[in-house]
Amino acid sequence: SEGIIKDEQRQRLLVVANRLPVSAIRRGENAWALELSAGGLVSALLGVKQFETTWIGWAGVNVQDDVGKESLSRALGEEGFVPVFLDEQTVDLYYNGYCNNVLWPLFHYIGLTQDDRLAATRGLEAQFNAYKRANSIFAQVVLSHYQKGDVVWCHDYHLMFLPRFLKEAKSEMKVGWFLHTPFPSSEIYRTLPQRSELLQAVLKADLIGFHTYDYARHFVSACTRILGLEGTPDGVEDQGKLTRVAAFPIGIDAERFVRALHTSTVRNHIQELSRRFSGRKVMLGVDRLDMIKGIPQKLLAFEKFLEDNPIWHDKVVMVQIAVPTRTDVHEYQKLSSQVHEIVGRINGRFGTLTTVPIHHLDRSLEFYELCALYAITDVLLVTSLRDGMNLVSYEYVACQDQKKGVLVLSEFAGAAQSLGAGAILINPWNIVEAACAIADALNMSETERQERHRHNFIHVTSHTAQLWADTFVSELNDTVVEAELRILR
Ligand code: ADQ
Repeated sequence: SEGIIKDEQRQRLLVVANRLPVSAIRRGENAWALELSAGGLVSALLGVKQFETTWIGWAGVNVQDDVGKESLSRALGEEGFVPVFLDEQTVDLYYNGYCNNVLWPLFHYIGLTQDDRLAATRGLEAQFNAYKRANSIFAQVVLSHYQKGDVVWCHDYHLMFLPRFLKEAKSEMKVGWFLHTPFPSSEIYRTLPQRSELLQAVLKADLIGFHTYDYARHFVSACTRILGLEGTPDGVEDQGKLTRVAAFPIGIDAERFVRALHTSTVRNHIQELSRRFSGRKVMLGVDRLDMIKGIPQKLLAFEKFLEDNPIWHDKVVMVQIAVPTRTDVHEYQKLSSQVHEIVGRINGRFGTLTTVPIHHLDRSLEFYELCALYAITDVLLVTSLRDGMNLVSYEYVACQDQKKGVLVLSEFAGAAQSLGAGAILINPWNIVEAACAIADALNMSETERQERHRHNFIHVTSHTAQLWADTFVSELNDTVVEAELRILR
């Protein structure tokens, strides 16, 4: 019977990501409020229920005093979360500096001008040192929670040194690393001054995962061209040691959305929104306000569509939800005013006394609002200039089983590889093409919409977040066993 109980026990999984899925706000010496944060990584990982998961990460708050650290650890511990404490200077250099100013733009092919990059080189060394320091603090916290047999799953570009630090401390630990962003072409990646150290550190993992086969291929090319290692169909080989590299496309907890649509809160909200927009088709964009999402390009395409199709004036409304992130960063402030300016211009040009063509909201939505909005939308516009996957497109499909709306999707989002056959694919830089795609989507016959939706709905409901995590973790378990067998042989 002991064996049966053991089999039923879920595998312990330590998920390590820069941010915990909650932000902590201090309400008193010992009192904390926890707020769930929005973002793709959080949505996907909260959908993973099959493991006994401990989530380790930074709580987004600077706590210096021991009383604060202890009480926050307790409050988070009740939810299965473990905080990593980072001081303000480390956060500034590691997170704002190296992660968000160096790796994020590079991995998304965001063209910094030569002047920007030259200016950035000045502080780079200090930022990189802080990056390593932060990664070693994460490693200490992981090690203090690690038990033999645990699987450790490191996430994203913030933690590329973590596999190295963990393996140096415990070589038998099962360590996986997954990148949520694209991995760029090796021709872009090789301009990074710290290119080799980062690759060498992350290669210490047993398994490395990406959303798409292309990103995996770029990574292997970077290892072969920059480090001179051997790329094999299974991964990267360094002196007989293989690091598995493969594609593991993420998904969502589709059930959660489908279920929500049947609740009275969401149903009431659907009715309210349908009344509000009655007589007009609804187009929707839901993005974090980030340069990778191509929000200005999307607005320009909509403007072009209105210019070319006067027949649609007053018959279509575009709702753009843009949650502000990284609000203290200059480029993001610039993007925000640019977006507001374009929205203002389009509403001025095409609005009437009673209606405007664009509703633009700068805020996060509650889950029930988001579901209702997805459900009443005729056309979802995803215009990412680069996007690891893009889960908004998945969530939309999950909420469209009634309406069978159309997904207009950038070919530069990882999702184009999984939802491409059901979506209308566009190059978001081509405003004319995107404007035509909007017209095609609005005019599409019901039969074609049904057919396209069916294809995507099957994909979204079968390739879920649970499946993604299951596949990654079991592949990691297998990889470690294979490596052990290889050593025995
Ligand atoms: P993100 O860049 O955050 O994720 P995405 O995958 O689209 O992009 O996920 C966004 C998430 O935030 C969705 O779950 C969405 O519902 C939520 N969200 C966005 N705007 C919201 C709003 N206004 N109100 C409430 N919720 C909102 C990163 C990568 C992606 C990759 C994911 C997962 O950039 O490419 O798909 O990680 O790996």
